[in-house]
Amino acid sequence: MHNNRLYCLMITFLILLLSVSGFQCQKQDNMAWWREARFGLFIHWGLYAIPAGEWDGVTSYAEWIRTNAQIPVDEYDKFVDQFNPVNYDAEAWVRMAKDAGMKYITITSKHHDGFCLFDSEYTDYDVMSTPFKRDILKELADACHKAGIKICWYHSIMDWHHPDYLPRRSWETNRSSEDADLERYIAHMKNQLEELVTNYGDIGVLWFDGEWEETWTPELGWDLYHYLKKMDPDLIINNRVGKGRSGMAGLTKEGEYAGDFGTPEQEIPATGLPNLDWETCMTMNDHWGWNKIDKNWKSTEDLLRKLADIASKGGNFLLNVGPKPDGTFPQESIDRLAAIGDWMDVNGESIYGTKASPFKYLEWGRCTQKSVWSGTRLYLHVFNWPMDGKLVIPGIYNKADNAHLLGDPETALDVTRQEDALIISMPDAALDPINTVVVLDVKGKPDIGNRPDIHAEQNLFMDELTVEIKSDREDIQIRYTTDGMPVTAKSPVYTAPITLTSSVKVKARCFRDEKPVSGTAESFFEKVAPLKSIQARKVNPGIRYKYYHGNWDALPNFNKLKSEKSGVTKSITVSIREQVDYYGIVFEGFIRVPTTGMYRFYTESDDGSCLLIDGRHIVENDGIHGMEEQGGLIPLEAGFHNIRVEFFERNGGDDLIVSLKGPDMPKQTLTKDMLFH
Ligand code: H79
Repeated sequence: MHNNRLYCLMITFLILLLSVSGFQCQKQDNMAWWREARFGLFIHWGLYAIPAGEWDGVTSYAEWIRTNAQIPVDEYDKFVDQFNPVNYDAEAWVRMAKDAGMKYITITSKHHDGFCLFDSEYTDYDVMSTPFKRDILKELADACHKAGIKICWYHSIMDWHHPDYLPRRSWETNRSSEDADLERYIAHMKNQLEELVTNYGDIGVLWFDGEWEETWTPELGWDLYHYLKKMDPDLIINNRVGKGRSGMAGLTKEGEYAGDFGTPEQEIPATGLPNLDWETCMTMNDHWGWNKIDKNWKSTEDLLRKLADIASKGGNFLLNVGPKPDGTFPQESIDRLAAIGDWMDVNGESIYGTKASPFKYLEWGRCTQKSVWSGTRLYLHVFNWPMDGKLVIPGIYNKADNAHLLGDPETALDVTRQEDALIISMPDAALDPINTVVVLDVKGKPDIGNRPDIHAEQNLFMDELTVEIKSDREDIQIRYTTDGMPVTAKSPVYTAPITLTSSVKVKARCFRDEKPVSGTAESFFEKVAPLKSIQARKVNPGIRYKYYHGNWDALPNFNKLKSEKSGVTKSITVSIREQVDYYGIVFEGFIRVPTTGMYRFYTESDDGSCLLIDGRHIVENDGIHGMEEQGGLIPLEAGFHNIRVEFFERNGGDDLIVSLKGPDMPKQTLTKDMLFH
């Protein structure tokens, strides 16, 4: 009796403990389903599907047609009366996504043109004003919920239709902005977002876009982010809600920016990033919205390998379809989704809920992984089948348990060790020529022969420099040298950061039981003398500028051009410009730095810029891009130095911010009291 009661008590306690910890996990991790999902469908659909990419004989447009073809708003609005997708079948769309192995759908509730695919109380510029008169998003959300697919909204912050949105397009001179009020627009957008978050059941993601315009600020981003999270703490919100997105690569810049995941667009980051969630969005051909002549479809092979590539780097894949005006998907999209589905039926396990590859590079394909009771399950995505029947997994120190093809679990594959490699004996032919997945179970956490990381704040230094060496592997010693000699079992063991006082090459390597278990990492650190300051006798506050007009793809040779005007400005700013597009500015003068030491200069610009100190190129940030920051390091003696900043803007947003970080000086925008001429 006594024992039984104790037993009951213990069970009750255990259940309590489990439910409490389970509850906490759920609360903390609203991203869990998204990380498990890995694969979603993007849908770009709206009025722009009707012209199908063609205006005035030009056929290269899609969802940007209103702005790119400069269609007057009244003219564009005529599509409202023509929008009648009689073949729209939400359940068929969801079935195609689900059969392709996708776990979520992100559809344009509103694109930049401002037209809403849902029934909104706050505008007539919505689907209820069309002959179709059906809430497209409601039908899709219901079908998704029924099928266990998460429904997500793409919502554009930029709006070319709402009278209160600012700025107007530069070509749109007949739409007055006199009574426009951006605050009112934001209130309107928030109202619509409340509809979208509360009227359609459970919503997965809010995917913002069009945030790059100069009217949208980091503060507005945070405000919108908190507004939505308050409404639904489980919502996942992309980084385009704020200003943290860095160029098309779309990952979030360093610093405090709103948003839960990065959004590379039409590209896959070269390497994954630890502790960062991201999702690559990509078109199947060359347009997001329906374009009737675009036949540049990516092959199924290409799409499936991109999916494996993205998963191997720890990201999600959001693959786009641009439906036609009748409500059907283009046949080429249907075909590709079906083919992807065939592969996912067999191999989905190697994608869902996996983590990034522990390997830096595999010449035959990619790797994803999952933790399992017995250790680690590696999914080896074989793109290039080994001619000699031997798949080499290089630099792996785990003990192998067993291996088989994911598509043929019954047939065990032979695994042997050859020094630091495991060799899997493969069947003669690939099960799937696009990507045959091999499952390799190994004991313990991945123990891969990656070189240790040699890390210092910078590679140049003046007095001394602290260098750290790290490896995330267990049960190893790092040995190192600073005299250029090879690292051996006799080299000193790294135990604490090392301090350099002269130029040296640091080499480091992992050892276990006195045997090397990784390649050797190398880094050169250079001790440098500061650039002598300039004896500037008579200086005045402010910096000289020359201002130019022109249409360039990259910084021109300004010295050969004739400037429109020149003068002196207190600070480095684009506000001296005379037009917002097609111009360039060169700033030149002196900068005074307070102490001798290492300085890092930065330019953040849209479009290109560069920065020179005492005639040396320090920051290279050229080319056409959105606000993008680059930096460069230089040792300077206290006092005056020559500074030259070149900048150009083609069209779209434009800005230039120059900042500086020095010894005892946090990163800051160049201030008036630093600049002279
Ligand atoms: O909805 C699709 C496109 O219509 C939309 N995003 C995808 C998901 C899109 N809008 N603009 N673009 C794509 C290209 C715009 C690029 C630029 Fe920029 C905006 C260049 C400069 C400002 C991106 C942001 C690159 C730099 C900053």
